[in-house]
Amino acid sequence: MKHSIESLQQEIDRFEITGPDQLEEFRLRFLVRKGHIASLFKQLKDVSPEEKPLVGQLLNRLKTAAEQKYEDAGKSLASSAASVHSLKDDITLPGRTRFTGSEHPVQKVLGDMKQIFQAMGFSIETGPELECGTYNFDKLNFPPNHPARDMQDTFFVRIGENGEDDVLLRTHTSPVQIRVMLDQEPPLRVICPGKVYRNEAISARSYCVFHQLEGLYIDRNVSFADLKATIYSFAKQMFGPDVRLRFRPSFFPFTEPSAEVDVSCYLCNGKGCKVCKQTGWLEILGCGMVHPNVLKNCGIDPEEYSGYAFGMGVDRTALLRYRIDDIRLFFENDARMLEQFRA
Ligand code: 2U9
Repeated sequence: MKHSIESLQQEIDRFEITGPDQLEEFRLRFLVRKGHIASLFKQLKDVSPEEKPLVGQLLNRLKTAAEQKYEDAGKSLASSAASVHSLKDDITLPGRTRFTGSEHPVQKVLGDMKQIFQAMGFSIETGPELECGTYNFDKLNFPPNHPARDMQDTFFVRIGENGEDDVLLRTHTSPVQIRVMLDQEPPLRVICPGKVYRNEAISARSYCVFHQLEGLYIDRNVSFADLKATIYSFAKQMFGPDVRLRFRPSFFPFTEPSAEVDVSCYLCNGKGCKVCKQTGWLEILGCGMVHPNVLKNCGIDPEEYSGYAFGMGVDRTALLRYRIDDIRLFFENDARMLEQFRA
């Protein structure tokens, strides 16, 4: 009997299960009620009472080992079947692309503007959005009672024990140029892009936060002609080579003389349309020669140096370029809007 058990154990050990057919054959040969193991169990009754416990134990061990081999082989066949199945997939197919975000239209326009000015030799400077009133207004030659300082136009920030500190959310990026003039010696040629804040009524055309790009050039003998040439070059690169410009006299506390600049409407080519309100012109920026008081306030001698400055709103140009009719869409972070600007 012991001999039969041993030889059956060897037969089981040698049995190779390489596929589902052998697995089933293994089961039928060894594990079913009429299989080899069961038939040895039947012979147990003929074993002498002294030997029975040992032979029974050997048989039980044999049965457990066979069952274990069957179970293990089944599992490994199932897992290799899964990997064989995955190999059937066409791994040369392109992967599924997911929308992982895209550049915001305002940043696209800002990027184009920065590139144009950088190519002309302007370097980029940035500064804090929380500013001191001195840099945002006083040094820019705003008179103490100027309406722009008014509660309606400026977000003042309460800092200090009694909220007495002179802190606000900058209303333009001009304080960045003030910092540049205080920190660096002319010649200076910088652009200052960034977010600015105004406490205005919110509508489709104006929002409490928007983006500006301002520029400043200070050197000896800088003239209004230099300013015009720079603005012409910028406008042709930004809006197309056929664009026409119109300089209208204007007023800003920080520039003298000052001008507002219109480009011929690039949607109707100046013929008049809904976007340019039938005027044929779109206002794109303001500019002028830096006021001598501003230069003096920053330690630059207006007898020795002169300079020009300009400022433009980025969001408005983005609205026009992408024919979007509500500025609030730029700030709502609605993925359905941003998905329309995939690269
Ligand atoms: C310094 C000196 C002068 C920047 C300038 C404008 C004209 C201007 C507006 C355009 C549309 C603001 O975004 S907007 O609402 N800006 O018209 N900005 S000159 O002049 C400066 C800046 C800094 C030290």
